[in-house]
Amino acid sequence: MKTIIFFFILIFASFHLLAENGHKLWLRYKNTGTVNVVCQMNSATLTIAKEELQNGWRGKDGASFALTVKQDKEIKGDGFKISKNGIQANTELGILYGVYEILRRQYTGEAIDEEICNPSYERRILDHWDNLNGTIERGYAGLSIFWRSGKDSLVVTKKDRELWKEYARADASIGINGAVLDNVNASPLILTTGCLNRVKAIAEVLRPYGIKTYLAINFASPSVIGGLKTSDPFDPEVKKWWKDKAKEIYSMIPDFGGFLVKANSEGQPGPQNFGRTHDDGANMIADALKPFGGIVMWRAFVYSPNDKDRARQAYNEFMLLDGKFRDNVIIQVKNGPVDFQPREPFNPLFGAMKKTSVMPELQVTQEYLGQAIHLVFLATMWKEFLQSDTYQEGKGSTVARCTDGSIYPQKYTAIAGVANIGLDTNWCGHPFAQANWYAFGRLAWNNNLTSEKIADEWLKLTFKPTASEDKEMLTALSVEWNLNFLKPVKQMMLNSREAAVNYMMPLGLHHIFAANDHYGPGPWWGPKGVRRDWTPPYYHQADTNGIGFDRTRTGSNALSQYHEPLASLFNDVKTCPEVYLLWFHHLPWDYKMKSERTLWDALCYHYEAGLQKVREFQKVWDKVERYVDPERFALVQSKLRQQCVNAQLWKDACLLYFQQFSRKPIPYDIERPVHDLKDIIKNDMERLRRRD
Ligand code: BDP
Repeated sequence: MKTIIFFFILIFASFHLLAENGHKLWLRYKNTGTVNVVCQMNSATLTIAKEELQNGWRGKDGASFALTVKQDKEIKGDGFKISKNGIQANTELGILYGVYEILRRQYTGEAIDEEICNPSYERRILDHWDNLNGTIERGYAGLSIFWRSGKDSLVVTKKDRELWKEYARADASIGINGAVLDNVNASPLILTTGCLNRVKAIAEVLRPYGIKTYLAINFASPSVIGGLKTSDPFDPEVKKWWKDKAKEIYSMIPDFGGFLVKANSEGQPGPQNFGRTHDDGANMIADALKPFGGIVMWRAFVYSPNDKDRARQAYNEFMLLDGKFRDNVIIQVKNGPVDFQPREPFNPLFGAMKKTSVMPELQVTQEYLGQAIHLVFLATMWKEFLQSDTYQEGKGSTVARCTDGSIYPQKYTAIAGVANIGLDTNWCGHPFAQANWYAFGRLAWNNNLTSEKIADEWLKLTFKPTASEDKEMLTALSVEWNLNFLKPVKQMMLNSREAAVNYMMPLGLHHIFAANDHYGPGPWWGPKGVRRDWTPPYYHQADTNGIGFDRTRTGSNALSQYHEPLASLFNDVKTCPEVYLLWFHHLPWDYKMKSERTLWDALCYHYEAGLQKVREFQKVWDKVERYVDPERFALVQSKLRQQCVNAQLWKDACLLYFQQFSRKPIPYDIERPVHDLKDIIKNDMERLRRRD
């Protein structure tokens, strides 16, 4: 009887879920007791640390907890040492990070034993692709939190400051310590005094949370806003212009981080416009920032229309320059050699540039992964990348170790993620997209964390009911919640990226997206007069003989950029991992896969598996309804429906399009397409016309 009553209490208790709009992110902290914080020092950062502890404390009621800033060689940078009784760190920021760690553990039920936590990368930066008119390039969560249009666009309001503070707090809680405030396709106007005043105001709000501000700059700024005749990096007046600009910025923002530069890429100006090279340009700007401790993050995302293989180009241009950059230049390299695709092998520049600091650039915003509609947890993709073995210094030279200072003594170590944040109430558009912001920060702090651990933490912090004050009830609920919510939803997150790869571009296919918006399928798109390397047929190369991009020794030979044994492994179709098969090989439709299936059949089964997974996700989510507040539940449910419609479209479009070349039936045990290819293409063309 007792158990039955208890069971009923449980059911009713779990229905009492307060509506949540997602604005609080993973910071739904609420204390269950008091704590006596002992701290000898005072500062803005330490005040935040104390308040956070008091507001969120779930440890022993009335406990004493010490915050101590004291040098310890074992602790690196803004790392910290935690124990049951307190936190020790070299810096005040280290204390704040330690506080967030303690609170996280109290909420997730992780043990708090004596432990030192050091960051993997010194600079953990979010790149905001925010335009000065408030729009965001590849942003799917509303307008910019930093910029807006209109005549009062540069006026800083109380509301602005409040939002920036919330943003800074969220970043700090996961260890992010830098923000690039504007788009890499940068407006020269960002360096005008009006904009810099706003940057100063943002920097003031971000500073106590340990976040440095950086700016993406336009290489032609001296001529566009400085009134000079040229922006040639060898011109003495240009050099002086940058020096003066740096001085001006540092007089306003003493802890300014530095510049991010997209040069000679996709139409952006750069040193090559003046017959100079990337190092000439980067070093000139680095010299201007050097006296103030600033850095230049110079992007390696370059490709010209003339090369026969876009995937080779960053390596070709940048390897020649290894060792020629100033020590305050970091080359920022996208994870893959093409462009943030659902799956790419790692960019071969990682580990290969041995005399230059190199930092990975990841894309948190889901430009190529279903935007704010698809549920795709990116930690698994980033782990796959970070754990890739480059073999540059023998086995075990993973990308993570090649970039975090474990192998090469880089002067600076850093990692960047393109932000997915906007003015939407829940910041990221999709409630689960918040998990990607969270995962980026956590992996930047500790690149050894597993995707599972990150998903586990995030789900507990974001969804676990905290309302009941009754301890016994909460514990009982917790057991049920772990089993019925945490377990299935975590598994869904962990499967979600592979599902997306399957219904979008399995087996190494890449960049077959609909033109411009990169959301739906568009393998057919390739009008005359458009750069070939901007069209899907350039990447899939499908014809009646087969499909795939031949990057082998007899093809473009891009795989020679990988260190042995990788180059040979990729070159031999028998040893090339099947997930990269069509990235490196052009193969006949009846090529026999490891499963004994033909390539065509395997492709069909992958698309089908992707779609079926999303249908399964819908069921998983519907089943957890009683554990989620109605607002977030309904939003995710509706987004999963849209994801399903889109996954079906991907499968039908790609299979029916490629079938024109394979001339083989879709295996009969697979569900039939529900769209006609000609309608799909017609709709796509109409979409493009509407846009023009
Ligand atoms: C591509 C985006 C484009 C960016 C570019 C970049 O489509 O909007 O400007 O990358 O990273 O993925 O510079």
